[in-house]
Amino acid sequence: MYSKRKVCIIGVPMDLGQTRRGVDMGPSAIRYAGLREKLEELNFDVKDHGNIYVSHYHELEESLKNLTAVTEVSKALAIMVDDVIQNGFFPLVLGGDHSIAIGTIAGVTKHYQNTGVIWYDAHGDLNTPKTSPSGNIHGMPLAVSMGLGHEQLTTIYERIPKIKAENIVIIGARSLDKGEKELIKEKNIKVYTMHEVDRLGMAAVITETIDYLKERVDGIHLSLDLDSLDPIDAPGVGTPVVGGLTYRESHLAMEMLAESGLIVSAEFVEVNPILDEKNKTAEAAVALIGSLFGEKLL
Ligand code: HAR
Ligand code: MN
Ligand code: MN
Ligand code: MN
Repeated sequence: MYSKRKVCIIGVPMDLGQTRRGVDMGPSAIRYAGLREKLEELNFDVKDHGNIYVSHYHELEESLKNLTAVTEVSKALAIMVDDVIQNGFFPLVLGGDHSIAIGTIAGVTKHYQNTGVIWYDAHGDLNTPKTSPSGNIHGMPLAVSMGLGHEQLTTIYERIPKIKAENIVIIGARSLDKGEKELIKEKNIKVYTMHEVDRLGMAAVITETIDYLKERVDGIHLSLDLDSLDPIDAPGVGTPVVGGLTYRESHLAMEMLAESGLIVSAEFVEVNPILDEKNKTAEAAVALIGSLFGEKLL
């Protein structure tokens, strides 16, 4: 029987969820850094679906910036991710800004009753149009997936909410807006800020995360924003925040997630090659993806 593990790459050259141009080139930069070769080395059957179409017509005057275009892309991505899983592939989605998580999660949650999400990010991305300081949709996708936010976004692929608050773990947070902090407390969302990472160490953070989620979910989606890493290790992001996760502890995190066998889909977002130093951030993304897919040092 054919038993090779199958991965399908989906690029989303999205830059409409925020205002810094260049993040639409993220999928190219990650491919250029050797993604396919890395996965093939690890003995995966790799398919590359190319990129989802993203319009370059920027409607920045909408109060929710580019709402119409982001909605269209999210729907197309949801259909693609749904289809890829249906065909037995692991969907590996490349951003693009983090607004793409709306579509990825919509597609993934078609296949699971109780999807868990690990949100590996300097930010919470838990804003709603009411709490957002910027009107940028990339600051909202986790809230949207919880059913909070603009109806046009929360209703994509019908199920509302797509993710329950108790099935979320945020790791690496160090820049949370007032409304996000309130929502975290109100919904009792599990968050490992940099404070907890420093106190416990990444090994304990991931062990606890897996123990917490495995009791309640039937699959875990990893949404990894490269700005979770310290800007020293990942300078090519639109909203860098100092005091971040290191390359090494992020590798450990990915290795431990690989060992858990619970990750069913993943996305790597916010790589902006225009702001990068010699493709360092895209290369970090590929290295982390390698660990997530089981690469070992020995
Ligand atoms: N919280 C801020 C906002 O809503 C900034 C969001 C930051 N950007 C991201 N998301 N890269 O993780 O505008
Ligand atoms: Mn553009
Ligand atoms: Mn993010
Ligand atoms: Mn972020």
